[in-house]
Amino acid sequence: MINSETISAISTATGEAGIGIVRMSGENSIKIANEIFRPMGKSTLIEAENRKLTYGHIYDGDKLLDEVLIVKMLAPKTYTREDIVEIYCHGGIISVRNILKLTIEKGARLAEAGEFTKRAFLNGRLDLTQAEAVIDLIKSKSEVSYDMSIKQLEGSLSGKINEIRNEVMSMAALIVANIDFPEDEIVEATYKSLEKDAKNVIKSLNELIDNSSRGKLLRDGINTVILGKPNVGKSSLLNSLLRDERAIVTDIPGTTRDVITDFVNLDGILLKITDTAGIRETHDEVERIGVSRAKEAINDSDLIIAIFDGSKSFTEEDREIISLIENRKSIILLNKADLERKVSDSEIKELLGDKKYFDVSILSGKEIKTIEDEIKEMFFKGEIKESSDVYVNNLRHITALKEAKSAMDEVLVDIEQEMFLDLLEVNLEVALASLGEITGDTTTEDVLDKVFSEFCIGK
Ligand SMILES: Nc1nc2c(ncn2[C@@H]2O[C@H](COP(=O)(O)OP(=O)(O)OP(=O)(O)O)[C@@H](O)[C@H]2O)c(=O)[nH]1
Ligand SMILES: [Mg+2]
Repeated sequence: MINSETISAISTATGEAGIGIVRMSGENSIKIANEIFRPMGKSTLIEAENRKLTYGHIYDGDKLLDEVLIVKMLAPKTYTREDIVEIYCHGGIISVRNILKLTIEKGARLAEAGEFTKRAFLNGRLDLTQAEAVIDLIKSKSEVSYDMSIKQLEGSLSGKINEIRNEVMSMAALIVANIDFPEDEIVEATYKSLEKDAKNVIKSLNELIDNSSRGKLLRDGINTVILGKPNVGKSSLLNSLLRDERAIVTDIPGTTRDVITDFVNLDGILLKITDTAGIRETHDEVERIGVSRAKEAINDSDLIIAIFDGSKSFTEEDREIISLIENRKSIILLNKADLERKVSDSEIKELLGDKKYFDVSILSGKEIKTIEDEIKEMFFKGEIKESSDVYVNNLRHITALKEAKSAMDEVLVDIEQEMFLDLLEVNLEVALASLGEITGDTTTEDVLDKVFSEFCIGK
């Protein structure tokens, strides 16, 4: 075992609940738990059977803290591959905290975020992509991202990466054999077969990189920003999509002053929607900041829904909106179709050019489904659910894949130019190291710290 310090944490969410769980991992966990636990039956925790619940009480000296169930799980068949004790006490804030505090007083240390899973990784129970899948699973807000995490946890991504790594390793082995035994004159054939192998590896890497942008959208959600001048119905659209009165809607222009963000689950796909302050020139300081935040929100959006009010003449602000969405994925809505239209077809043409737009009445709610379908169609063309592909959705993985790919591109160029074999080997090593970073075989301490810092405490 790499780490012998015993760590302790509350593993359940804080708040009122039936039960709460305090968890310890490390070589002293059973000893510590035994000191604070008094069983109802005869056998102490030390004598208790492995992985069987025991009923009893937690005492701080003579002070009764709670009535609990407790279980010990002996290494190595545990989540961390260390001895683990879990104490199931009453939920709420006080009981779990008191028990946690007591375990610390008895010698455990407060676990850092993700430290249980980090130990599982360091002790070889999970590779790094699987550890990352655990946090994705906990954080997932849609069925699709949940499904992806489960697959990754099962090892689908590391399986694929290891396949590619093995191919690169075979190439390296062939090269080393040729460097070591040059007199065998296999060099001629070697370049041909290396070229084929390199092309195969590049093809596999490209496939993973190509679907990564979709993988990231599936995991993090489609970052959608609603844009328009004041009073066109932006907040009304947010509320309709959320089926909730999330944002204040009034007929006073400038109602929304700040960005409001919430999530919608669109048949398993996550939409992260941001409602913004109406874009206009204003002397109101608060509104001005809101407008500049609205413009900033555009920068990291995947999709913009631009709304125009068809019941009023277009203005300079509308033209600004159009220029803001230039070159971006967008859906254009001409709202308030229930009112008399004040803009002529030629005015629409002048503003929107040949861009596709939808005549809608957000107030009536009739076209919400059309808007949702358009979003799904734009991003997934209806093909995600049945897809069994491995999706790369993590920026760390995508970066490493791109590094591996550019190293392999260089390898291929060198092969085609029949460069010295030693030279090829250098870039093959770079590719291997990049791939190893994904699964955690060649990861630095900094990277690990960053990965696990995104976890919650107690996992
Ligand atoms: N008739 C009609 N009124 C609508 C429609 N959609 C929104 N409205 C009304 O337009 C007014 C402004 O709606 P909001 O959703 O607050 O507009 P907004 O774009 O968020 O406005 P700001 O926050 O001020 O930028 C409200 O009175 C809405 O009820 C529609 O389809 N038809
Ligand atoms: Mg608003």
